[in-house]
Amino acid sequence: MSALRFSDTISAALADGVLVVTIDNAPVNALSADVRGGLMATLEHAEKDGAVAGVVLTGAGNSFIGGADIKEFGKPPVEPFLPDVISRIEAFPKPVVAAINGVALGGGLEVALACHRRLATPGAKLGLPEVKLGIVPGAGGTQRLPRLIGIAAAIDMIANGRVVPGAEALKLGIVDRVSSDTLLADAIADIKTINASSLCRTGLLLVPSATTEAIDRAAADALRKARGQRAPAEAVRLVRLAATAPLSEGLAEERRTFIELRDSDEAAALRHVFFAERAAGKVEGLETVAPRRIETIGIVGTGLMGSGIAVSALNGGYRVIGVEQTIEAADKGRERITGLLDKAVQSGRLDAAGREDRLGRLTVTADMPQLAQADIVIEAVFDDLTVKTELFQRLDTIVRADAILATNTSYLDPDLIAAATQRPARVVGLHFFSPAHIMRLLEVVNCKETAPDVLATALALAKRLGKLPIVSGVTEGFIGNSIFSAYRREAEYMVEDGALPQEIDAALEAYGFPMGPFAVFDMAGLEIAWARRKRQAATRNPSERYVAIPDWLCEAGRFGQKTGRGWYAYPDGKRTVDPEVTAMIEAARTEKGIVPKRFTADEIVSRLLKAMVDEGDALLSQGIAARASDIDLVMINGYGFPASKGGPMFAAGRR
Ligand code: 3H9
Repeated sequence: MSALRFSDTISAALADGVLVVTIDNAPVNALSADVRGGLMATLEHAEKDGAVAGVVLTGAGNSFIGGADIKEFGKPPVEPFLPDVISRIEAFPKPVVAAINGVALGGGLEVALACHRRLATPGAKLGLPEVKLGIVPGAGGTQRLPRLIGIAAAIDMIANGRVVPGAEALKLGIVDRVSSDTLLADAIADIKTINASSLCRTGLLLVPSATTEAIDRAAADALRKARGQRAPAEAVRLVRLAATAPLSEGLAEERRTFIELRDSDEAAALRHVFFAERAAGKVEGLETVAPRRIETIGIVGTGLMGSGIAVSALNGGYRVIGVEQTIEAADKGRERITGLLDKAVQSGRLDAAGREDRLGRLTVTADMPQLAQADIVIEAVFDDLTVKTELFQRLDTIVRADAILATNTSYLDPDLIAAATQRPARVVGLHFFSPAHIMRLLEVVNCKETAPDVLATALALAKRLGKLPIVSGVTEGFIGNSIFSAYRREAEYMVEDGALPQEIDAALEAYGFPMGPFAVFDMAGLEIAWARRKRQAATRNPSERYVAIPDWLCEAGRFGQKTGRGWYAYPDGKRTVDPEVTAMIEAARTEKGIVPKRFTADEIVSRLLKAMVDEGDALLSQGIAARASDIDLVMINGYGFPASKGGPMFAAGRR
């Protein structure tokens, strides 16, 4: 093979009359201007060179092509544009075969769709996930994919951003052949079998016929999940268009929609979230610290939180030892964990073999000394300082000297828990969110004495559990609950100042939260915060503004949804405005001599955003949060802040 280079990122070699072109643009071979230019130059060369019978496109490393270069969005466009590169591939007079050796996403799959034949490894991942970035495919995906797999299946993939492995791609008809160890050789051999005078050009294929029911069902399903976001709805419209409009018209409409959405606030916010997620969990100075090996995870407490953590750990492939105080409680804990696995089987997320495999790695016992085998023990017991410090002192005598102790506390000071042990450097906070097997967010609390290798281990563990780890310093409530408290406080101030709970909830729900704050308080229950306020009453600063309405609600037995009454009433479970609460609010205003003012929805949102941002700024200046984007991710993934607004810090910056 003689090597040729067409740009910094594109090289090629002639093998047996076939030009094998490698895209090498680490980390994911994104379609930067250099890649696009290099591909054009390669095609130019391949067309002219009589020694080239056909072209095989493949990627260096583990990726085929990860998509358009997202970093280029928002900058002036540079030629050649991707749709032009793709049209050139589709119209190419010699066979072009895609050898898909890893991820083929977004523009990466669009390149492959324009090739005349596609081979993929079984582990390759193919998809058009653009809607997750608030956009639609912009280089033919909505027009070519339906021509290969039909309208309904294309809606399912594009409007949901669903990514499929190589084997499923074969079944769907996206690829022609799955090939593992001999991918390149197979692709080269295939070129020889293709008749250059009858190349299969995807854009010229007729869209397979389908029943309207199947199409409508796929569309309705995707739109329900999209909850009002624009990109999935536009994706559905564009895929439907493929059935009725000629290719050129479909492509033009797709491109127009892509550009409009790419420049929208929603897409900017989702791009921010994408890069925020990649930055999260990166800690300066920790790059060279190796995480310790974890095989066995101990979990003390197998209630709601502990059983969720156990399922998450089993899903991550770990051995799990759950510990309870009595044999009866251990039996209940095992039942709870088994119940969660059963639910996963019923919903199709897990198969029977997977369930058996997980149960084979699970022990639930009342015999705490079994935790001597654990590499890390996570406590998920009642959130009380005495209970937790006594437990940690006991664990300290049981677990190996190098084992890590992790607390799942949400409000207590983990430094105090760590100080009660002989191993404060091996203590870390792991604040899971409930239900712990579902929620992605995990606050990793870097305590005063936590050793770097312990923090690195906690982050590696979080990754293997499929979580989004955000490092927080120690402060009451860590990042999430600190901001949520500020949000709660401001929402209560606003109620005293003149806005009713239902007005505040409506404004936040229109903004994109699944539920407004008062509906959330009622769902979570009002009594825990009440108990905390009573504990703090003696030390509260008397000059600080204090809203008594939540105390009055609790004194009236209104603890939220569980008692059928809270900020709202819940006759038949339905959230309803309760005149009794409105009267309480009016009484509170009168008592303080407040003349209520009216708030617009925008004023409500602005004031709550400002409260969150002020608290966020304080956390940044105290070094509790490392970066503003971490705060955004916590609020999006733990507290329902709409991802399409990018999180409070980003949203406030855009306003
Ligand atoms: C598109 O294609 C539009 C077209 O339809 C139309 C165009 C006209 N660009 O996630 P990782 C970086 S839209 C730039 O940790 P993994 C990422 O920031 C695009 N950079 O790795 C990170 O950088 P750093 C459609 C990108 O192995 C590094 O790569 N495509 C891009 O867990 C590693 O990322 C998508 O939506 C990109 N496209 O997962 C795919 N992708 O190291 C988006 C990644 O500096 N990407 N980076 O932090 C992904 O889903 C995952 O990154 C992937 C790898 C599965 C590829």
